[in-house]
Amino acid sequence: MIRSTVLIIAIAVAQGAFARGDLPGRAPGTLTQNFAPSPYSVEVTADFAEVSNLSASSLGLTAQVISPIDMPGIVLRLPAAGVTIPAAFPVIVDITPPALGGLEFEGVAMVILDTPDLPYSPYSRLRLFSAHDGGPFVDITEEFSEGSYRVRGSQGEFSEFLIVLDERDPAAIVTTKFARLSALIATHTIAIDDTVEATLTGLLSSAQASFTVNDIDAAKVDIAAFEAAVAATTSGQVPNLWRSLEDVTNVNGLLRAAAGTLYFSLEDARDTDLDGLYDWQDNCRDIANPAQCDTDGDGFGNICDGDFDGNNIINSFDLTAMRNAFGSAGVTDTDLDCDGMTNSFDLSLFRELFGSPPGPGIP
Ligand SMILES: [Ca+2]
Ligand SMILES: [Ca+2]
Ligand SMILES: [Ca+2]
Ligand SMILES: [Ca+2]
Repeated sequence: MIRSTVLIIAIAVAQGAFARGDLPGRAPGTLTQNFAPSPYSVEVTADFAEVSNLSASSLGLTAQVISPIDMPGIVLRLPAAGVTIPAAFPVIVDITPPALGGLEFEGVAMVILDTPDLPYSPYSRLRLFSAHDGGPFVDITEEFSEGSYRVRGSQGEFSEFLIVLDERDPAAIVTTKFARLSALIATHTIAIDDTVEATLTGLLSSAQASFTVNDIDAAKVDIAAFEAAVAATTSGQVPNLWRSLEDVTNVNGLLRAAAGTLYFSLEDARDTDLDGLYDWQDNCRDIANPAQCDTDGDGFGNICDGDFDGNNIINSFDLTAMRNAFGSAGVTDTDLDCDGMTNSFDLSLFRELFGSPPGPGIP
């Protein structure tokens, strides 16, 4: 449904006594604008911890449908394979603050796109990408949530924003994001205080080592600590200012945004039972079942689905069905390990499941 064909501008700038910045006059601020580039619609929010001179004119926010002429050029700036622009939302959002508009912020700027044109699913591969100064588009997603499709990412600088479908392997995406963070530290090594840099490099190596051995939780702890360590620095240790003249580099914001999106992607790369299928694609999340055999087609693999009558609980009725099928051949619902026979191996698996609902797995 199209909300409106009229441009609606809503400005909500928070002012107050909460400024924590290095310079006076900065405060938290948020600006939301609604766009309806026919037949699509999107609400765009820019959110700052420390900003000054924030207004619709100083932010320079626009959203438009990508024209057939521009499309090939934009596609060339996406990763070479696995990333596409959804046909249901070929919209590009641009934030180009006018050089003389006076906008200044410290640390990260959060950008949130909310559109009713894309469906939400917890397993969605839709992501927020951004590009600076006509460069390549990279994933900056930190969160997406229910409702209409809502996605959030951080930036240390502004640019173009796109929602894309990213079907690349999550482990490869994580590896790319580790590399991006390392490269950022290397590029800005002169600007970063030596002690801070040693801390950050240590946390990054530790997170990478944890990821290599599939310890997603430990990697997330290190990346959260990395973000917090950068956030705790002074502007003398890590430059943290962005201003519309673009004569300084907001290293603080760049590092935190890159850490935030790495943190997000680590969850996508979690494979709890180590069977080669990520949690978000595994029909039995906690039991290894690489073949994903699911004879009743309910989304729960046989190996965690002892619920033969489909009443969502594995109980004595299911046990009766198991007994009746015991000893029979065929890959059937009661053949939990899908080896073509309902036998004592399946019964012992069934025992583990008794009293629980089927799953967990993708519903
Ligand atoms: Ca798995
Ligand atoms: Ca599994
Ligand atoms: Ca099933
Ligand atoms: Ca069996």
